[in-house]
Amino acid sequence: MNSHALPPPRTRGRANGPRRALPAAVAGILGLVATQTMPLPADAAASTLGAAAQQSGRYFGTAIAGGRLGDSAYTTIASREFDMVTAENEMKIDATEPQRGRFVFTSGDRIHDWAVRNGKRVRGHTLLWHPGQPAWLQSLSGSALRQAMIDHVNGVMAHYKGKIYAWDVVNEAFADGNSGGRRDSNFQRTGNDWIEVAFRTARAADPAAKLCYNDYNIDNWTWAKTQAVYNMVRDFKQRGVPIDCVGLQAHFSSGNPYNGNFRTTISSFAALGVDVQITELDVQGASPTTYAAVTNDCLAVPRCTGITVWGVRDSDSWRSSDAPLLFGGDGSKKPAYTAVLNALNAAGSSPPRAHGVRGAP
Ligand code: 9MR
Repeated sequence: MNSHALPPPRTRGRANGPRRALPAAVAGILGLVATQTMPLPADAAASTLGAAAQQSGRYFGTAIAGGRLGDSAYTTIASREFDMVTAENEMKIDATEPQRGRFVFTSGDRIHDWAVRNGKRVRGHTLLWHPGQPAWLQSLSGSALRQAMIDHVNGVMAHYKGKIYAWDVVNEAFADGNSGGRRDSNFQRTGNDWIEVAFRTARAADPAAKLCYNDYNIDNWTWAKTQAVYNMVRDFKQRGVPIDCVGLQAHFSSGNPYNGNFRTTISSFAALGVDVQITELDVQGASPTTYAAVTNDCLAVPRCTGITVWGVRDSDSWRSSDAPLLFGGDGSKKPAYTAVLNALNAAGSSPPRAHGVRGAP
């Protein structure tokens, strides 16, 4: 059910056309311009993140903030480098349904339109999330709240029907720490089945969209929260609750440092029969080594279908003082950028499903 389009065939060197024997003098003259006429290597490196990821059938995306679309330095980088877009805030509940039943898509559409105009796909973020609830939603409980949740999923998904690659249907529903359980919230208090009801509602609303559960601090395989989400996904798959993907936000910092078992986390979720997407990647300090490791971990697992960084330049980040992204505030490519690009290019052109065995843990 992986419906994303295969990447276009790679461009081969111009000199793959007919070759004829040339008189020595002509050949000598042509030798002067040999650098222009030599065949390009069959696996010439791609020069942008999106193109490099496409070589293996994956995407490389970014969060886009609607308020920055008027900044041409920002849009130049975003449109050049990325082939998937997530609205950073504009498709959240407070933006899309500020009053009950009054849906507003102006800001979300602006980002969606920008993405499509620039040849990018869109991840939908997010349908049900405990923060950022408008007052009307916070005031509800019980069956009235449950109905409002269902109506919200239906209202937003109907508007974007057929236009979203994957939706974060439910975001951050599990508790931090060692409890291994759900987070308390008004949504949770409507009953433990709220997540599966959301996914079933979402499947009916837009059967073409991949449906993801998305969370932070589920990157480290040994953490209780990771295991709790894993158990939910396994349970959903066993009982036929429609779930297609897990989003690992991958906000790495001193509180959630990158761990080499990240690849085990990705491959373990994938083994349940879901795609895995790295959905909000940023790394405190932007270590090139860590960025390369994260990229290689995704590349090693066939069902890891793409990576999204949570912003374009450090100055665009929700935690800009950590300088966690791939571009400096001046738009320059940081060492982490080069590390990611090189890792993507090194993976070559084999599609995701064809090279999974190589790096599987
Ligand atoms: O980056 C987002 C920031 O601009 C918002 O103020 C904040 C609250 O809506 O959400 C941030 O994005 C979060 C994402 O939606 C879910 N995972 C954590 C992200 C960082 O806080």
